[in-house]
Amino acid sequence: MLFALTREISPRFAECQLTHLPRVAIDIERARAQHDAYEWALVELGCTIRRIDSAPETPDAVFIEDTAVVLREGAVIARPGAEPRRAEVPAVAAALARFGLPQHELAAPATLDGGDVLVVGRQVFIGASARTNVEGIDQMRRLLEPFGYRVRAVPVHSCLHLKSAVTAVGRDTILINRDWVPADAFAGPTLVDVDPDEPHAANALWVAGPGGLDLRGDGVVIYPAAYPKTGRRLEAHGIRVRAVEVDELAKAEGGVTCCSLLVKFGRS
Ligand code: CIR
Repeated sequence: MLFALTREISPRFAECQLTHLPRVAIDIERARAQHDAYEWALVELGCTIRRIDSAPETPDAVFIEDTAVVLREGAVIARPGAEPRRAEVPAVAAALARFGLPQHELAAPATLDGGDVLVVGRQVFIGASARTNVEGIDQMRRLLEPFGYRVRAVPVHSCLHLKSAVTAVGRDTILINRDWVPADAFAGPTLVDVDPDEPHAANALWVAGPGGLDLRGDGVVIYPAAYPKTGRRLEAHGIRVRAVEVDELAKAEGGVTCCSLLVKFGRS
């Protein structure tokens, strides 16, 4: 059983945090339509959607990934690096609690955004970014290593989160922009490079099967239609791509991983 926890777009989405992009007008209705279509793509791949309400006080709430890290063993409730985003956390913790997973909250002075956490098998790569500090990485290490995970800190620069620069696109394959993150930190998996014309193209959401239309059971990547050259590179590696339009969400520095938290039960 695969659930995708998502969050409604706030009426004050246009007041989102911005770090690397200039503020431009956001068409909130278009953003909502793109978010709906993103959820439908997840449904096609076998996910059951659980959507949490949002609120004016939480402009960035749609980017739910940053508020928690969900593993099979339980959920880590994050402490986002941008102070105004901490108001998003309690509703997500409550929603995750309804799945009955054990929960652990990171404690101050730790800061960590879920967008900085990339899990590949039993390896957990954590971006040392402007949002995630050393204490956040240390608390994750102390929590996860007893479960057999190996936690590694990875420096990131020129982008918001680790997963702006590198994401999993298969069980043992990652998509990377080597200009923003050191490739030698990821020894082991096959690396697929973003097309040089598409530096923002490394954020892909791998939905592992079986389920829905994913009849072969080896997963499909939900991927922004805005990066066709990198999309073709993924397909050339045998990776199935489900394109979605997310350019309105991208104006708020959001990608495809950040709009859901996947919660898996059973063998899928
Ligand atoms: C922020 O700056 O926090 C939001 N405007 C964007 C967060 C995107 N999160 C993600 O990619 N994991």
